[in-house]
Amino acid sequence: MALKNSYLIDLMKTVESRNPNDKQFLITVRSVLESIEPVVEARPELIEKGVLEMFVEPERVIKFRVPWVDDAGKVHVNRGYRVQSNSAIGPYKGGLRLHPSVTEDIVKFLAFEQTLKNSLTTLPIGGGKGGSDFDPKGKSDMEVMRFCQSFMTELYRHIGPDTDVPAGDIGVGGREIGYLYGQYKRLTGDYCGVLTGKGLTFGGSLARTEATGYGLCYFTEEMLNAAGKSFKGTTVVISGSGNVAIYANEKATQLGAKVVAMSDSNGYIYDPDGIDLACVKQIKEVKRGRIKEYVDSHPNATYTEGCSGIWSVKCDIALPCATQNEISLESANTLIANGCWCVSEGANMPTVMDGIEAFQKAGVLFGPAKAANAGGVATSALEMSQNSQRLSWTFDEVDAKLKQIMVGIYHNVADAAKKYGCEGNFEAGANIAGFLKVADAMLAQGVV
Ligand code: NDP
Ligand code: 2IT
Repeated sequence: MALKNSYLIDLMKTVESRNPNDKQFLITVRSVLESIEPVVEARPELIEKGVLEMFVEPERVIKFRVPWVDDAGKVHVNRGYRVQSNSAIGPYKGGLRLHPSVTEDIVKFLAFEQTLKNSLTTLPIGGGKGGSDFDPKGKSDMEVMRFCQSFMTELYRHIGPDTDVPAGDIGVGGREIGYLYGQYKRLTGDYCGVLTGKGLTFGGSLARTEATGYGLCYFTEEMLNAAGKSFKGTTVVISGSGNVAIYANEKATQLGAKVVAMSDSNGYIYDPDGIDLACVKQIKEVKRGRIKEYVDSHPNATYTEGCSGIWSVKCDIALPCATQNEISLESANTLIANGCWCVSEGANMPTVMDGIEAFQKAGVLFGPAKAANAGGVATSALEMSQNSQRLSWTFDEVDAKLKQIMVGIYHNVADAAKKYGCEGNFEAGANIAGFLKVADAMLAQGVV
């Protein structure tokens, strides 16, 4: 697809000249502008009132030094970021990523996507994202704590329960959120819901840990049901073995699927008997080990070095749950050739644009990230509600709300796609439905 509308072509040129080094951000903005072209043509006031120019420029990009001392006494300096993309429908909301690949480009692209994803949840949350190029792998708990304290010592002045509420993402789970929260409280003296994904003893929500993976399966099951199918009896491949992948496996299995492969950034395991999830949890959640350790206790399973090989494993349904661009065009074609008929994205932007087009051409049911993985942030918003009320809901209450939200997102996205002339294209539908709410809020609030 290429942009045809001359206003949008010029806008894209401006975004390119303003962000010449931000490859991933530019890919994302272009793809969203392509999807919303019919909306822009139907609603000229969006152009007249400058909504689109404001929409493609983050409200704020914060970049800071994060110095910390390792266990041997050596000083290290990382770079921290928080991109506050859009606050039209609520306080900025989105995760923090700790991974060596984090750059301003990556955080800007994730924050832009987050604005649309958060809009789809129907809850009052704007879009933001943050992180650092710090690598938590191989670091001691004390090193991670010192890093988190230093990171928060700068970040705290930019966030707050009604301003910006960070959470976890790659490399940030319960341990890191705990250290970040402790430092925020120490610096401000406020005991408030400034972060989500907190521990259950200090304001965390039940089911937040499971929410992204479970939500992915609730969305996917609804998409499958609408096509007369379901998870039951299917063979599933899930990339990654972190928070999203583990709970996607758990729910897909509960819904009757057999998950046969999982991965980490070094390689993938294949178990024809179905992955033993308790073992994966023990390796990844308890020991912080490597996925290859799985084969030590499972003689029928195999380990293959290199993570992209996982897409050559024959499956009905693929759930990419590791990172961006993990499904190349070549991997997409391999999945299609091996008979895969559904791909639903747990990670953010795991499929390259050509790959998405290949899936759509081949008639593969495709659940786009910003819709399919919105369950995590939706449950974060439910954690914010509980914190405001100073109450906590039961696991079943939160899980029921999550399910209702994910089913609603599917229908909202499918309806938007149909209304704007691209029935069945849930990627375009998600961009359109997410954008409409943000655009209406921006129009109402004027030039701000
Ligand atoms: P985790 O850190 O818990 O797990 C990440 C997993 O992906 C690990 O298995 C990791 O392997 C693998 N991985 C990370 N980077 C790469 C890479 N560059 N190449 C190959 N594999 C990689 O993160 P999450 O599970 O939380 O996040 C996974 C994805 O889901 C991300 O795209 C994130 O943005 C998205 N997401 C997360 C949400 C959440 O609530 N946590 C919500 C919505 C989306 P290794 O252990 O070797 O690093
Ligand atoms: O990408 C995402 O939606 C997340 N990492 C979750 C963000 C959140 O605020 O819970």
